[in-house]
Amino acid sequence: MAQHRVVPQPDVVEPSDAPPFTITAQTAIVLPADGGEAARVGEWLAALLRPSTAFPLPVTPGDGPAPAGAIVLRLGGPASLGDEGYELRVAADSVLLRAPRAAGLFRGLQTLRQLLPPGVEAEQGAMRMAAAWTAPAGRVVDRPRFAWRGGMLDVSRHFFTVKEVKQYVDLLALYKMNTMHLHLSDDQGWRIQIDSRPRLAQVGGRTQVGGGEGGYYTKQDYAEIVRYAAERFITVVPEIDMPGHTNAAIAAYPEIGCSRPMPAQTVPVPEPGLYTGIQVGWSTLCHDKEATYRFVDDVVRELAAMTPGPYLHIGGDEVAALTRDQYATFVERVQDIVVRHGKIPIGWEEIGKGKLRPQTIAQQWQSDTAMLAVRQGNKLVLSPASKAYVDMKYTPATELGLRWAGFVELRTAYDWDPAALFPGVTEQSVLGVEAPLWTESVSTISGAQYLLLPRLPALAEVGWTAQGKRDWEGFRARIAGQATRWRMLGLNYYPSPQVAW
Ligand code: TNX
Repeated sequence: MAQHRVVPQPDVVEPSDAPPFTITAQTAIVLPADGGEAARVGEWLAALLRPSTAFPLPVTPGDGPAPAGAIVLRLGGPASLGDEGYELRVAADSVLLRAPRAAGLFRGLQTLRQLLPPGVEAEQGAMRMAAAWTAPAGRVVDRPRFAWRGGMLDVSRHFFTVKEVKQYVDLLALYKMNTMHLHLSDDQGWRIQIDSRPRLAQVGGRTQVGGGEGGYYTKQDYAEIVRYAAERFITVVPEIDMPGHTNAAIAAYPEIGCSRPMPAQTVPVPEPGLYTGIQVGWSTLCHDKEATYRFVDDVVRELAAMTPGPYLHIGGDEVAALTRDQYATFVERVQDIVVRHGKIPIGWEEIGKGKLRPQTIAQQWQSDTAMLAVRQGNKLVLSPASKAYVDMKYTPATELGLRWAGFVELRTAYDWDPAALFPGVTEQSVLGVEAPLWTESVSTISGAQYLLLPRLPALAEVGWTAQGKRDWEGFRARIAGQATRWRMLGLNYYPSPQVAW
């Protein structure tokens, strides 16, 4: 087992005493003859391994007997492995990876990747390790506990480029996560081009927390993010936060705004009405104007059309400026708009104050308003702030991050069971888990990495590994093995004193 240090911990690991598999100049990657999505997966592996090993690693289709020394990808195996499960057999003379679906092959390759030395992550042969490219022999059979394992990035408080978003996607992929939630709008910035409402991006996108220049994604940028994520079997979930957290939209289209007075801010803004502070709760769309719902329809229609994934997030958090009834009416109307444009609505837990459609998902983050959704029979994505908020400081000494939900050291992020988080929430009502990275205090990708590592992999294991198959001591030992990999990838991380790195 010592050599099988994989995060998240796989369901079944059977180590073997046989000699390891070694990648050499002769190693080929063999795919199912009818390629399809599996072809992409094989190319992904070759693209990972070619720069570091400097081996040719040809990718060839073929269903016959595999050539000696090959890494073989096959579609198949027991249907019980599900959409993302796989079986990986590593022997001295071959690697055989089988999965019913291409997504399972991709997840399985992340296990193979972690069984290989961290040097495979190096971008150039110059960083090549003296040691051989070996993976320990044995068998892994694996499948996730929960269907939704996500990371959120708040690109509104601080804007992140397409390239930086892709780096976040890469991290999700490494830890077998399957959902990338993009918080695309908030008081401080609107980050997505909407053709029918051009001022949203042009005006609403012009600044960010602290007064930097902000930015936004064109439709082409967004398509590129979606494509990159899909290549890694990751679904993009776009969020437009409503009716609160809407100041940037209101600065662009003042007729939809019914906010309380804007809190004081200390820096000059490039357009009147923009906000660069970090107070929450004061902005709101007008719940009782048809102009508001025409606006929502325009935005949801365009966003739904550019989003291949099934979900559209409507926010719904922290609205102090509306009564409960006004809020509920708003949520119900917006929910209908999302459904009319063919998407499944998801919103922060407060949406349970409205009457939810059966498919609608609530994202728990703080209090037991999540129970309002559970009592209506709706499923939850769990993001408990005191455990899963990766924007919280690790300790009082952490420079970045906020502290309102407490300090979240690594063990706190790891040591909890989604099915035991609070009374009345069972395994059946939990769709999965998600780590939100709010960015009031984070303006660089290296700062984001510091907050994500090592907590994102901890959350990934909470979501992937069966409760009975994981424990803190095991995680502690396995996560230590990841640090060299992060360094090879050029990633910043918090060297938590809880781990013997
Ligand atoms: C609460 S969590 C918020 C965000 C902040 C975050 C900071 C939630 C749904 N709303 O607006 O960015 O706290 O931790």
